[in-house]
This record gives sequence, C-alpha cells and structure tokens, in this order.
Amino acid sequence: MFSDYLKGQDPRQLLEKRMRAEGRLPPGQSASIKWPVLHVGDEPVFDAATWDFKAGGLVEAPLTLGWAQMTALPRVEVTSDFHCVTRWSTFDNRWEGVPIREILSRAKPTPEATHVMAVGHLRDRRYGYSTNLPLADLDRDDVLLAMRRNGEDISNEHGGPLRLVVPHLYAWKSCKWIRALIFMEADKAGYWEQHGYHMRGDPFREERFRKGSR
Ligand SMILES: Nc1nc2c(c(=O)[nH]1)N[C@H]1C(S)=C(S)[C@@H](COP(=O)(O)O)O[C@H]1N2
Ligand SMILES: [Mo]
Repeated sequence: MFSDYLKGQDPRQLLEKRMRAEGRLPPGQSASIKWPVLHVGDEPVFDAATWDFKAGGLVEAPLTLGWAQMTALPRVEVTSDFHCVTRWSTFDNRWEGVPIREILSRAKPTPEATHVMAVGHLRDRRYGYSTNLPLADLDRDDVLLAMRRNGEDISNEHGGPLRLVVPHLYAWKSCKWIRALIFMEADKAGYWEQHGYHMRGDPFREERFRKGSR
C-alpha cells in the first residue's frame, strides 16, 4: 500500500531523471546503475610476458610498449559517462589510466594522419575487433587507456587490463583489450562500422547507424 508513494523513487529512475535534467542523458538512452558486459567473440587471456601495445601507420616514431613500459607511463583520473548504442548509459565512471596524449606525444602522428583505427584482441587468427575514429576525437584530455574504474582494476570481461575509453562517443568506440592504434590518412570502417554502425557515433546526435545502412 506504500507502493504509490515509492513510485519513481527507485535509484535507477532517480538517476535517469537527474541526468535528463542535467542534459547528460542522450536521446533514446536509459540510465543504468549496473555495468553490463557487451562484446563480440571470446575474451583473451592476458599474458604480461607476450602482451604489447603498438602505435603505427602514419606516425613519426612507431611505438611498441610492453606491459611494464605501459604501466610505467603517467596516469590520470577522469570521471565521465558511457553510452552504449544498445541504449544503456552509465554515469560518473571514475576511470584511471594513461592519457592518450602520452601515446600521441611519443608516436607523433604525421600531418597526413586524420583518422585512427583502434585494434583489440584477436577473436581468432584472422579477425580482431577494430573501431575507427577521427584523430580529433582521440586527441582529447578525457580519452584514456584505462586500467581501473571506480577504484578497481578493470576485469577481463570489461576489457582489462587495458581498454580504450572515449567517453563522448558511443561505447563501441571504447575498444576493450586494446593492442594497437593505427594512424590513417583517410577514414576506414572498423568491425561494427562495417556492419552499418556510424563512422563517428556521437550519442547526443544519435549517430547510431551509417546513412543508407538502415
Ligand atoms: N575488443 C572489443 N571491444 C569492444 C567491444 C567488443 O566487442 N570487442 N564492444 C564494444 C561495445 S558495443 C560496448 S557497449 C563496450 C562495452 O564495454 P563493457 O562490456 O565494459 O560494458 O565495449 C566496446 N568495446
Ligand atoms: Mo555497445
């Protein structure tokens, strides 16, 4: 009999209401309190001895970092929101990791580089996850190679020990188990983009699908 008084008071609905009022809920999204797991294919088994991260393509100084080198780079903490194109958003995620600019300043993309392919774990011997983005969308101070979220190491299922976080684009751009950044002179479709998802993916403009794909 108290349920009428409690209506709309559940924490998820309250969060959604607050985020909508603050202009932080993109159109067509719902607030989530949980952190869903979403990916295609299997999860890699991390091995610090063989793991490496490469920055290549159109760069002045091609880079290969082992796990010890990656974890020795400076880190920052950034609090940001996360919007999956399947319509859930999480808010105020406290990410900790290596600012992408630590990588950009070492690899030095050439003036011809306009786009980047982020490459994740190889699902099998032939196909890896990949996602493309304009260099300008990577080169921001809220973009991280993240190792921790809300004070905990990122678990394997969430892309740990190292994942890309690009908070201002749909979360499919935030490549889990990231292993490489390839700098390119033109845009090229990654995994979901080849399946019809948008080349950029701004959640506030609802850039879910590529023109003509739906
Ligand atoms: N390597 C890899 N990264 C990926 C994906 C994937 O399938 N493989 N899925 C993307 C999608 S669609 C989303 S919504 C987020 C989900 O991250 P989470 O599982 O940690 O919530 O990872 C993105 N990064
Ligand atoms: Mo997603």
